[in-house]
Amino acid sequence: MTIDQPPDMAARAAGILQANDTGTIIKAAPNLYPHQWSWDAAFVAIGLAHLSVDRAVAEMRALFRGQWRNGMIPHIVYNPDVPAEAYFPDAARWDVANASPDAPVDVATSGIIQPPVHAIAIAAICRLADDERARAIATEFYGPLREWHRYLMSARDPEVSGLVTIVHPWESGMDNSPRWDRALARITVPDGALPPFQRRDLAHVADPAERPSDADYQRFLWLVELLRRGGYRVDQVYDEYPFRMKDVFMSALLVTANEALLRLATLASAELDDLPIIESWIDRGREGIARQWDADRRLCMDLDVVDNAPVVVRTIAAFAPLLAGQVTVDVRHALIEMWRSEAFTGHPDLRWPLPPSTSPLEPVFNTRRYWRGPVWPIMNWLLWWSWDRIGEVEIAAALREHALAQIATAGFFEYVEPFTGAGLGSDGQSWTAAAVLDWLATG
Ligand code: 9WN
Repeated sequence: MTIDQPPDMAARAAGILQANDTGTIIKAAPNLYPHQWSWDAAFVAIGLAHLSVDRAVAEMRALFRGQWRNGMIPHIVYNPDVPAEAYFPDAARWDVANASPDAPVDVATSGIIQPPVHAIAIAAICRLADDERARAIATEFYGPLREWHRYLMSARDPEVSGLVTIVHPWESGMDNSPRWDRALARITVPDGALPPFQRRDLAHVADPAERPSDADYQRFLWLVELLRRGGYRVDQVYDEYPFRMKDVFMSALLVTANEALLRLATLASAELDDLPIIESWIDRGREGIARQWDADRRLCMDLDVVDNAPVVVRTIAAFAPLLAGQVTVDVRHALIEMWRSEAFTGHPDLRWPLPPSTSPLEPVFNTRRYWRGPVWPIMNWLLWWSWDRIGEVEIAAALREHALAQIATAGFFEYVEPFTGAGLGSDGQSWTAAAVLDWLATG
C-alpha cells in the first residue's frame, strides 16, 4: 500500500529540527519543552543522522555530558540559555548538585531517568557512518552506555528480576498513563510539605485538558521532593519509597538496547569479558518480560512492587514483548490479534488505524488527555521499527504509511486526537520530525 506523501515532508521535518536547534542541543519542542530530554534526544539523533552523522553524534554527546557518576542518564539536561521560568520543574527544583555527589557539577540536570533508547540510537547512527567513523562513534559511546545499562540493571533492579523499577511516572516517558493511576492514588501529599510552585506547561497548550491534572501534578512534585531528600539514591531509599513500578515497556526497551550494546561492544573492540555480562542482562530481561505475560488475559503487565500487584490496563505498553524483539508463536499471535482488534488499531472510530496510547475500550480512555488516548507519532515509529524487526513487515508497512499520512494531515504535533485527527500538545515537536526523516529514508 502506498499513500502519496506531500513532497515537502522531508524539508518540513528538517526545518523543524533546524528551528529547534540552539546550536548546542535540539530542544524537544519550541516552547513547551525548551531543554534536552533523554529519550527525545536519542530519537532525534536517529532522524538527524540522515541529515548529518556529525550533528547526530553531537546531540548524543551533549546528552551524555549530563551523565551522572553512578551511570545514570538524567531525563532532562537543562539548556543554560533559557530562563528558569521557561519550564517547570526548573533545574533549581531538582537541586541535584547539592543533593547528590553523583550529579555532574558543570551541567544542570534532573534527578530521574527515561527509557534507555540511547544504545539503539548510537547503533543506528553507526549504520549511517562509514566503517572508520562507526568504530570511532562506538568507541566513544560504548563505555558510557555500558555504565548507564549497568545502573539500570543494578540500582533499578535490586530484585534481580530483569525488570526496571521506575520511581516516578515521568521516568516511564508516559507521564500521565493510566498505568500509574492506582499507584499514584495511594500517594497523599502532606499538607504544607510541598514547596510552592507554578506550572508552566498549561501556558503552551490550547486546552488544559490535554495535560495532566493539578492533583496528579502535586503528586509528581511530591515524589520529586522525596527523591531530593533522599539524595536521588534510589538504592538507599528503595524499601520505603511509595512509588515503585516494574515498567515492562522500559524493561523491554532495555533488552533491545542491550542487544544494540552488544553490537557496539564488538565494533568498539571492547573487553571480551563484557560480552557474557551483557548477554546475561539480555537473558534476564527477556525472562522478566516473559513472567509479566498473562496468557489468559493475553496481556503484558507492569508490576506494582509496593503491593506486588499486576497493572491490568490496556495501553501501548502491553506490546512490551514486541519491543523486546523476540516472541514465541503464541505471544506473536496474541500481539497481532490485540493490535488489529477494536482495542487498538481496529477500533471503528479511528481516523487512521494507528494505536491510541490507551485503548479506546478502557473506561479511562480520553481522546485528548496526555497518554490516556491520543496517538503519539514517535510511538508509531517505535512500534513500526519493532514489528519490522520481528518480521511482521506488512503490519510495519501499513503502520508507516498511515503514520506518515497522519502527520501530513495533522502537522508535526506531539500527539494526535485519535478520532478527529487534530494535532494536540506541542506543534513542531522534534521527535515527530525525526520519525518522519527516518521513515522517508527507509521506506
Ligand atoms: C516531563 C519531552 C517529554 C517526553 C515525555 C513526555 C513529556 C514531560 C512533561 O515531554 O514529559 O518529562 O512535561 O510532560 O511525556 O515522554 O520525553 O518531549
